[in-house]
Amino acid sequence: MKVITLYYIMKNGRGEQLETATTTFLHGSTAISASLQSQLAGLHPGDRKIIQLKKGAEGADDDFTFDVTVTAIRDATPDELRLGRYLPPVKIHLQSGFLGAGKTTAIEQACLLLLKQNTPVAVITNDQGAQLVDGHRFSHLGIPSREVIGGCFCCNYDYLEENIHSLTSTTHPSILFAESVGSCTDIIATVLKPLLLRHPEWQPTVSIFADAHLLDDYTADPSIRYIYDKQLQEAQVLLITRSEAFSAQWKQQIQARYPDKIVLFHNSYHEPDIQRWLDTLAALPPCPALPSLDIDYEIYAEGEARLAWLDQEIAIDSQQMANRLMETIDNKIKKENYPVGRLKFWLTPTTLLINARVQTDPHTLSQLVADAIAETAAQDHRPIHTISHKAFQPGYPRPTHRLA
Ligand SMILES: Nc1nc2c(ncn2[C@@H]2O[C@H](COP(=O)(O)OP(=O)(O)OP(=O)(O)O)[C@@H](O)[C@H]2O)c(=O)[nH]1
Ligand SMILES: [Mg+2]
Repeated sequence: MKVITLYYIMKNGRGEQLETATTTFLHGSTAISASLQSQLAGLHPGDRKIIQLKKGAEGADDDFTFDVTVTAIRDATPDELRLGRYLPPVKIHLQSGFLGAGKTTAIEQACLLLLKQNTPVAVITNDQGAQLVDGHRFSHLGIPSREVIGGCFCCNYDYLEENIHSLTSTTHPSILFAESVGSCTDIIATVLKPLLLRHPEWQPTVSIFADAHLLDDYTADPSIRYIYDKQLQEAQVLLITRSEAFSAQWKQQIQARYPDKIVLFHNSYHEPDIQRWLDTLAALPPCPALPSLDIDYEIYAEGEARLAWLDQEIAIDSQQMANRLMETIDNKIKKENYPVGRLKFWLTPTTLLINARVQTDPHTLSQLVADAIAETAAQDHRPIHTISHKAFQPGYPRPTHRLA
């Protein structure tokens, strides 16, 4: 069985041109009328033929003429044979941007909107740690998802590609979002270009998210700011979140600061903004020749090493106690006034998963959480048991591929 791609010009009985389009279908499927398909028999790539659909045939309300050029023919894949339809290649949209910039929220809202529009989606989340709140968010929503854990996409490129194949072969998404860890940069050279080289049909794009309040905030460590600035440089589409309260003049200045980028002032909780982002991605040229970053890996590694990662799962069956504990951890982090402090929780009836990414060292962060647990346990006169705990600093980034 073959999959056929053709270009056609459709005219009505009066010779008026109604449509020009390229379409791809599995031969024998119901995607194209049976009588049209029978007239295409024997054609090869490059062949051109005028075919007719007579008024009354297959519900046609006029005589139609199709000037058809066959552009490609290939064997159907086993999945296409099994499902009885053409499966278009997935489109891959990469999301990057600093910790807490709004990547997951945008992906979540985009997935919900696309599912409403009957577009199948899938998501890959990524982190240096092993237990991800973000991953839980998608599985909880029933959105097909996978996790690339234990390091950024760049250093786990093969694992990323394996997960893309796993999702495309099982759930057949039309669009796949891949969110890279918030401390990662250089994804054009280490992820986008290898994807483009190996799978141009996936047409990968890069969106960078940035919190409006951080664009001109230079209080973070210079090596962390270096990562942040490098992330912004990589944007094909730059989404500025939480910018609702900023003036039109400020927005114009930001737009002017990034003349080569598509800048969207974006609120993920506003559906038209999500649609505008999706439309922007759909309209991007298929193989953008984006420049790889000029980047100093020593500074990049130093910036990542300034951050402490903590993943801790605890057994807790009281919602009230869990709420108090979350609040205590949050307050302690705020009190220390760390320049970077990102805190996420995933609460189930019996467990609480804590993901904390903070500009401090792993020991201090572990102690802070341990103190919060001890305080909460003492207040309620009930012990709180840790199921798993891991605190560390990200290692030196060593990408699997790097294409200059
Ligand atoms: N006002 C506003 N808040 C947002 C927007 N997007 C995300 N948020 C909020 O910002 C916080 C962080 O959002 P996430 O989507 O988890 O950010 P992230 O970039 O995925 O974070 P990490 O994965 O930890 O790096 C959440 O509290 C969101 O509700 C937005 O467009 N506008
Ligand atoms: Mg996220």
